[in-house]
Amino acid sequence: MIFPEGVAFCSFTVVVTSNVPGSYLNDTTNFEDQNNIDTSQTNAELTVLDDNSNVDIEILKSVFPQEASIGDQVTFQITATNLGTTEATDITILDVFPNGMNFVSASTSIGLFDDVTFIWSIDVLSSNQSETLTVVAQISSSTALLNTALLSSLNEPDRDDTNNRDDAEVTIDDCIYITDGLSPNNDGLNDTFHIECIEEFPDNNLKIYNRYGVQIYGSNNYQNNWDGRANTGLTRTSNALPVGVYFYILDLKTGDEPRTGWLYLNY
Ligand SMILES: [Ca+2]
Ligand SMILES: [Ca+2]
Repeated sequence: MIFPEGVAFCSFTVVVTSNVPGSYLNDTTNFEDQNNIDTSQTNAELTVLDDNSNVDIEILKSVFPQEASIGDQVTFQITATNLGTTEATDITILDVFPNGMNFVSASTSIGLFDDVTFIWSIDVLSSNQSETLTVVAQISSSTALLNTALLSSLNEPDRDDTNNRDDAEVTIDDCIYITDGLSPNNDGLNDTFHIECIEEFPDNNLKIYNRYGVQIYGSNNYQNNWDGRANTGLTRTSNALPVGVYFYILDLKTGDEPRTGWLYLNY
């Protein structure tokens, strides 16, 4: 080992190749030239333990559905399996929760899940035992939706660390998010029926019906401007429509099925 001028220390990593348990000493006798060495700093002792464990934790993760819209709920399933031949103990698995979704609920087939730290703890996994963590989340953004689960700690050495983590990603089919109501009282809050990102679909067609099935509003290229007045149908009027539940059909003209749902009109 040759040091460049001015270097006062170095560090290095060793791989344990011996399968004989015991203490292994690395001291000054391993240095060819001891003249410039602080011999008080050159002792390191490595203890090789007798380890008969054969543990390999495999983490698999999936999500359903893989394609969703903002506001939808998706379900992640994380599976931990011990592919080894001996028992694994004190296992912790970290579910790295992305920013683009909100935690809703979780359940486990074994062990405990902490919904603050997002750590799943399992006391024991026998050989070939497989257990699952199910996490339900609500999509809140069209970005940052990659969810990773990884083996965080384990009492025994893991024989294969290439299978210790897995990802699942949700794809947003589009950015449309339809609010569930409006309150056209000019207070600046929800005064019109707002559809997030509707401007990206200029060919859109929106129809709104009252609870008797009578269409009271229609618009091509809707631009978030419906303020609770009818522009079509028998009830066509410049007056505000009554408080109540209305039904919408929004066709984005993308070839997909129109979206339908209820909205609440209030003042
Ligand atoms: Ca493993
Ligand atoms: Ca309002």
